[in-house]
Amino acid sequence: MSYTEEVYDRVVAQNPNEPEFHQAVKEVLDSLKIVIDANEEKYRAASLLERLVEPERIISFRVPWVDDNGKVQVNKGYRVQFNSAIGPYKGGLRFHPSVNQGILKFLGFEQIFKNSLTGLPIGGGKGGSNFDPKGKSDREVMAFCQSFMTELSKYIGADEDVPAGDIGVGGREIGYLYGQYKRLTGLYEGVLTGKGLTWGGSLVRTQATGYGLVYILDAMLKDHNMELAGKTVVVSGSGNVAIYATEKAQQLGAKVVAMSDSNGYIYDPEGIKLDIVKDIKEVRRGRIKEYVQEVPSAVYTEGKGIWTIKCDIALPCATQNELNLDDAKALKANGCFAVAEGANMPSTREATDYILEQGMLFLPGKASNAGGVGTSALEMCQNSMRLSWTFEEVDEKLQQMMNNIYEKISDAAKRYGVEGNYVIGANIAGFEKVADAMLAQGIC
Ligand code: NDP
Ligand code: 2IT
Repeated sequence: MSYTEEVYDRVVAQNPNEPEFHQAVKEVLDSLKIVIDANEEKYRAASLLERLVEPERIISFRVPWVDDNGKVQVNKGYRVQFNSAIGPYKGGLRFHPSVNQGILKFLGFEQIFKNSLTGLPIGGGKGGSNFDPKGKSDREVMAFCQSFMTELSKYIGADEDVPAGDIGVGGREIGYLYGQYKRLTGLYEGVLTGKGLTWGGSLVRTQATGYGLVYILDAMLKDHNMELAGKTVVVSGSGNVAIYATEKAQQLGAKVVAMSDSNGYIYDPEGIKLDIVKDIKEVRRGRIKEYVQEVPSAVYTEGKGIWTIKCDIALPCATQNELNLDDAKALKANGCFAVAEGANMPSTREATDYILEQGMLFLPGKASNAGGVGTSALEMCQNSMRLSWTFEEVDEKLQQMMNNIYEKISDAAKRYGVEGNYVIGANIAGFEKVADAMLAQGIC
């Protein structure tokens, strides 16, 4: 049995009931097999893979808060500090009822390689809670965030661990969390990213994940002698990543015809009117079906099914495992030729394998959504320097970063004889820097 297979079996045996974590580890280890087999003794001697798949630390805590009826609620809170070989732990906080330790471990594990690909000095981490912000008042969200940070503040810091947003955590939540951190510690420091522009935030961070996704998609298309202009695109989700992916795709001349939320999807053959989606989602915190009340050309369908819409390019930007084998087959049958992941692990392994087998272009999330955390690292940099760059400066750096990531993953795939397989390319390119740093730092 190969070293990578041994370590995968160990992960499954030692981490029961964490299927998403197993899935993320398996994909990475399968990709790394070529690299590890070539230097097996060196990696085995250092137990490098056993260390790579074990978080440095997991903090888990109680989050008590009082709802608007005066009732005491209790949620679970976590921070997974996965790997600090190349920098302080960095990664978002997710507030969603589905959150558990296994999901945060999958996300923290992915974050290690993603952060490495950005080229910036950030390690991998992730955190969150099973708290559901949907339907809560601003006061309830604030009470929850203050309680969550009261515990989390003991374990984070600008040079230690720097959380940010993810599903269910946007500008409002980062504000409440930051206020409480400052109050508890007395420190005005870059301990969170995604902050507001008047209190240390960076221009472009709000847009960064979605814009970055489209920048790297554009780089890949150009490399294959194609362009985004004139293409029909389907985007799943209607949150932060989906909205700004749609905005940039439209700016570059594509037509986005569908978006979704966890209840259903809208199809607008004339092209999504993004100002209406922004008003529904960012201002009213409403549901995507409200779009059809304002746009007569659009139809709303309850449930899943967004991937049955005919398109050239699919951008899954909602959540993990939202695009399965049947979805991939439907996309292919309808002529879709490229999938670029805005979400973390939105495609199941079977879907990814099918897409690659069919010769469709595929960009894995850990490369294609890295613009978000990459711009977070730029926010940390500005906070340390105590200055702020203009929108154009940050946007230029983001574009450069995404072009570099495309080159790195495409180059790694070529070096290992799997040209065009950006899954293997991303895993190897992300791993190389982290492995080098871990080996240099000894057994820790
Ligand atoms: P938001 O909370 O802003 O939006 C999430 C969107 O996904 C909503 O439309 C939501 O619908 C939908 N969604 C969430 N859970 C499910 C589900 N179980 N089934 C179907 N739809 C669902 O989050 P983001 O846009 O920030 O995050 C989206 C994805 O991108 C996540 O995978 C996240 O990890 C990833 N990501 C985010 C980055 C960032 O900077 N924010 C950076 C890199 C990756 P509903 O409102 O109905 O729940
Ligand atoms: O998945 C991710 O990369 C994020 N949610 C962004 C993390 C960050 O620290 O900006």
